[in-house]
Amino acid sequence: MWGIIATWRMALEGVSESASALAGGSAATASVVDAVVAVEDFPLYKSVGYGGLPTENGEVELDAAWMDGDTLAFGAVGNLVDIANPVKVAQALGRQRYNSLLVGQGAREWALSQGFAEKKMLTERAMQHYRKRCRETLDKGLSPYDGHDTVGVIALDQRGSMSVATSTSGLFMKKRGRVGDSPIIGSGFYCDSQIGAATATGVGEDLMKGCTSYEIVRRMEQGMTPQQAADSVVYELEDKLMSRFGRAGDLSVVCMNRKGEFGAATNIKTFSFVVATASQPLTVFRAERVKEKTHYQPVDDAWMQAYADRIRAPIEE
Ligand code: SD4
Repeated sequence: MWGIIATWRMALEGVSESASALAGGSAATASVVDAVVAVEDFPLYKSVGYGGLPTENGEVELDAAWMDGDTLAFGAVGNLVDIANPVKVAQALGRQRYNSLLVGQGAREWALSQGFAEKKMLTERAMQHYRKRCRETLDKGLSPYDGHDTVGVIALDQRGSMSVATSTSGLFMKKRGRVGDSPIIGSGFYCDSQIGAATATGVGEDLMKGCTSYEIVRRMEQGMTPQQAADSVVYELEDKLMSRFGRAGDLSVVCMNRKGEFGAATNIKTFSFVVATASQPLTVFRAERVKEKTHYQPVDDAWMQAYADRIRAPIEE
């Protein structure tokens, strides 16, 4: 068996490549990184890597993580500035005995010392979004915190090893130094090859309150299917936040167990994800909530076309 699942339509190209590699016997640990790198490198995905949206100061600060489900080793970076592929730095940190999670200047210095490529990650298009949002926030009183999609990829390889990786520019207009769930083990990602893995996307501040990814893996260990684990964790967390905090942000997750069975859950209108396994051809699904359950179906050509048009549309400043 082999399998791969990732958050959001933007992961499609990378997942497609990694699915072929997994089918040919590649390792999960490398496959998740390769799939995330494809998203980091694509300039039109505005919430991950190159072209990611900036902080309120107009700087791009990136978070990423990687975890090996065999050894439970993980590496992560927060607020990494102007390094081409944060997920590669996270993977390299995962091979160190100490200093698994580095942030800010220290993360950048370490990455440079290891020879990781420097790259100016702020694009003109991201700056257009930034200027537009600054004005909208002033003119219309809109919340600045919007437009955020983290890529999270889980893979299972033919040897039964599992791995997960994440990468994000975090919340648009976040404060300088803000770290979300994506580089935080147990919240944005978790992976144990003997059980399964999960990864999350949405409002990090809320996802962290539920230690969301760890909780999904724990429930799979206790016998839930991935879908049961995903649904129960997302909707219980949402209920808890509503009753105790008065509101709940976007919460979306994907997960896979060691048999290659997968699940997805969301509390938002449309959450897309991509999956391929030895028994499931590569598919982009659109998930939506129906009460306390998530239903999903393959997207159609019109949906794919609308997506392609949207990410290329000119930004009216
Ligand atoms: C964060 N969880 O930094 C990330 C953002 C995200 O979909 O996933 N948005 O809070």
